[in-house]
Amino acid sequence: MAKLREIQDVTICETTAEMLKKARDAGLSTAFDRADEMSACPIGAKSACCKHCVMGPCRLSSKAPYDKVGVCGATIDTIQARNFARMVAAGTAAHSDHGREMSELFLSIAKGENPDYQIRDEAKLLAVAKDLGVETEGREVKDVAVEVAEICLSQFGQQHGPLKFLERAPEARFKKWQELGLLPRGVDREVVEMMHRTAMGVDQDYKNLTLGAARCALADGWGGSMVSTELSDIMFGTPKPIRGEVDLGVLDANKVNVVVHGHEPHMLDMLCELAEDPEMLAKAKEAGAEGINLVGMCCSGNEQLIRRGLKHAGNFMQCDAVIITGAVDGMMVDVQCIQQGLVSLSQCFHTKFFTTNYRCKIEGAEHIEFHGTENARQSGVELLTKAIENFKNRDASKVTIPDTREQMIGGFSHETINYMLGGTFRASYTPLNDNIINGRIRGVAGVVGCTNPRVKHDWVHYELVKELLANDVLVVQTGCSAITMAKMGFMQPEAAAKYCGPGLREVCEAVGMPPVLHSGACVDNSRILVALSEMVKTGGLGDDISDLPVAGAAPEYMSEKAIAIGHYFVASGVFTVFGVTFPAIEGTKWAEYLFGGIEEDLGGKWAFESDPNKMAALMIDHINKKREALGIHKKKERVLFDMEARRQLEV
Ligand code: SF4
Ligand code: MSK
Repeated sequence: MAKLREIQDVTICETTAEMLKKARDAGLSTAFDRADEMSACPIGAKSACCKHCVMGPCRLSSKAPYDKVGVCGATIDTIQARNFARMVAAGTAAHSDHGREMSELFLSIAKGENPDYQIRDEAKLLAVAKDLGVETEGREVKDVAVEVAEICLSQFGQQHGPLKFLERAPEARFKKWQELGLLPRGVDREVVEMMHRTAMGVDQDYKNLTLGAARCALADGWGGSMVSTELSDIMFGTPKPIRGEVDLGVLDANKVNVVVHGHEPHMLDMLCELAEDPEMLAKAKEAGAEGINLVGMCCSGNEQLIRRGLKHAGNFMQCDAVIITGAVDGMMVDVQCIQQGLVSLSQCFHTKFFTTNYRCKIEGAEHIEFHGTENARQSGVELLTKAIENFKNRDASKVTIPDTREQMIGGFSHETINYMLGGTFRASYTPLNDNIINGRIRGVAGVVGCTNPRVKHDWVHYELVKELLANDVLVVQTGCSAITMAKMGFMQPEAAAKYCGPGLREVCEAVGMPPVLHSGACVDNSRILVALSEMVKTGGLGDDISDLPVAGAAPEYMSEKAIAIGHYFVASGVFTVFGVTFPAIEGTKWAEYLFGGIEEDLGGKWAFESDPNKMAALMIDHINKKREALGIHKKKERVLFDMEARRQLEV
């Protein structure tokens, strides 16, 4: 049996550490310990194998001279590019199937066929309608909504012509995509084509595959994901700055604890309504509880955290931990990032584990189907009632709720950043651009993505963001990474004085904003694409996204969705660094293209670095290079902050 890491080497999150110790003492299996017990396959980790046909599977060597080929003759470059492209296709499919679900839900609301939901943000509906070329003057809101819904749905099955939201990109970017033949058509078409091209005996040119994957990824970022974000804002409200609370301490010993984990926001939205419903509250009282404590987890939780200020229990690698508290009466999941091990773990406690989506059933879980378009309220009542009924089964001797939760402010949609920095009467990105040009803000970094048991949980995000802030880089976040930094107190305005360099600190203090902005779930990275496009259009920072002093990172990623996101950022012109490990072998032609040559084609490129300080250095160097190209680089050399310098900053 492999030796388990010491708990202090597994996570820097105190509540997770406490629960991991409890699990180890009780002999329970967690994903952290399973990661230690099963080392990653070295050939798979380097993407040096292929099982696209049964002449294989073929295992190639990850060592130079890289001349070994598969039975069919496929080279290491072809095999790696094909594997990568399939990851992009899978990630695109996941985000986009979610986007389709939101489109169908929205169509049912727009047509007046769904009394369980409503349009909460008409102003956003009209703004999106305008971007889609839908006439709004003199028309009923309902008619505009139906047309918007139909156009959004059509983006999935469209066979010809580019996706509508691509027109939001700067002109130069659009032209580049056009010249390279990378304008995605329908989302489904791009995913199908990628699966076809990566099948045995089809595309065997690593560059062609990688650029094909770029078109597929663009269909995610500027298609499926963007549709999802925009329609979710219209239905559930566009995020505005709002207070929230995060970490396992949001559980309540005296109430029915209901945890919702997954990605599609409509079930959680319905449960938010029901958790305040007098009839449901009466049921909870009858069951002996003081009330219902509904909390989010992972990404649907992120969406409701920044829309409603819903309490949030933690990120992906805290899903085991939340169950180990022994205080969860019902855990409801929908799709994506649901670890199968959660079901057997929940069986060690009284926790009832419910799958709710026909696309995601798990052996051993109770399945109660939830459809947004059909009896959503009724299904929500059924789910919540089951959790309430389970309250009586809670075993007090097994309950440990860590007394740790952190306050935060989230809700930084691109509309909010616009208003916040520009003011209500002159909403614009001009002040942000001005502060970048005058050097108070060195640049902007998107730090996003998952947590992963193969690295010290939360630590890579934390170290990276600290270093970026100290160097005056404003940080925008989504997904599980955002929860890490919220837990560490970086999403409070006071964090500016504690962690930022003098320029960024001055800007944050003037506006009263935290230096780390929570923009939503992993699907909401599309907000960052829109914000970058607005920065270009505002002027003074070049003609294309690739001219901006910005960079992206997913320091602890684990999901194929993260690869799709990374590739759509690269294809949109952003330098993007990933941590943990990367499915590529340094020195192969394909890796050299991905980490180098692709920049000539797309203006953005990939990098891999597992050390957070080196990762920050790569991003800051890139930002400096862009500042220099723009001629705004004066007096902004990178500062390396040692412990002493940081201590002085914190005074
Ligand atoms: Fe091997 Fe080629 Fe078949 Fe892949 S496609 S498994 S490399 S023979
Ligand atoms: S939940 S994709 S672990 S961000 Fe979106 Fe978190 Fe990554 Fe899942």
